[in-house]
Amino acid sequence: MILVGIGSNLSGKAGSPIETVKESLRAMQTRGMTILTCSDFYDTPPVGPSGQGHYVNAVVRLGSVIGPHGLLRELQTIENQFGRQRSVKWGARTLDLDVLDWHGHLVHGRLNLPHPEISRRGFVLRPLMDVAPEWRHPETGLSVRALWNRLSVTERLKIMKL
Ligand code: A4P
Ligand code: MG
Repeated sequence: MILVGIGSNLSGKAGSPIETVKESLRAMQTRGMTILTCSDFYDTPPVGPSGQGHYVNAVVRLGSVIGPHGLLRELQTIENQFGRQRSVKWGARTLDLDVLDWHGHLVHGRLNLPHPEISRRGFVLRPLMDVAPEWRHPETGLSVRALWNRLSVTERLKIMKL
C-alpha cells in the first residue's frame, strides 16, 4: 500500500493548518493520486526546534500508478504550491508531505523508504492506525499498534483527535 503523512503548523495560501491539510487532499487528487482512506485529523505537539506551534497531522492511503520517486516529486510540487519554504530542519511549515511507505519497498538515498522516523513518531503512528491497522513496518515486521504501544503514555496522551 502507499501511505503518505501530512503535517501543517503554519497558515498559508489555503488558510489555517486544518484548511491546508484538507486542500492538500484535493491537490493530490488532481495529480494522479486517489485517496482510498484518510485518517482523522490530530492536534500534535511539535517534534523538533522549540518555539513552533502545534501541528495538524493526518495520514492517507493512496491508490496511484506513480512510482516512489515520481510520487515524492509530485508531493514536493504540492508543498511548494502551498508556499512551503525549506529552511530549518524539522522547523515550522505550511505543508509537509512525506512518503511513509510505498508497497513495502526498501529505498535508501535521496528518497528513504520506509520513512526513517515512522517508528518513533506518535503523530504518524496514531493516524496510521486509522487507515491501515494491519500495516507492519517493512524492515522490522512490527505492527503499527506494537510501535504505538512502545511510545510512552505521556507521549501518546498528547496526540489529540480534532
Ligand atoms: N526525503 C527522503 N525520504 C523521504 C520520504 N520518504 N518522504 C527527502 C519525504 N521526503 C523524503 O525533507 C528533506 C528531504 O528529505 C527532502 O528533500 C526529500 O528528498 P524536507 O521535507 O525538505 O525537510 P524536513 O521536513 O525539515 O526534514 P525531514 O527529515 O523530512 O523532516 P520530517 O521527517 O518531514 O519531519 N512535529 C509534529 N508534531 N508533526 C509533524 O508533522 N514534522 C516534522 C518534519 C518535524 N516535526 C513535526 C512534524
Ligand atoms: Mg518532510
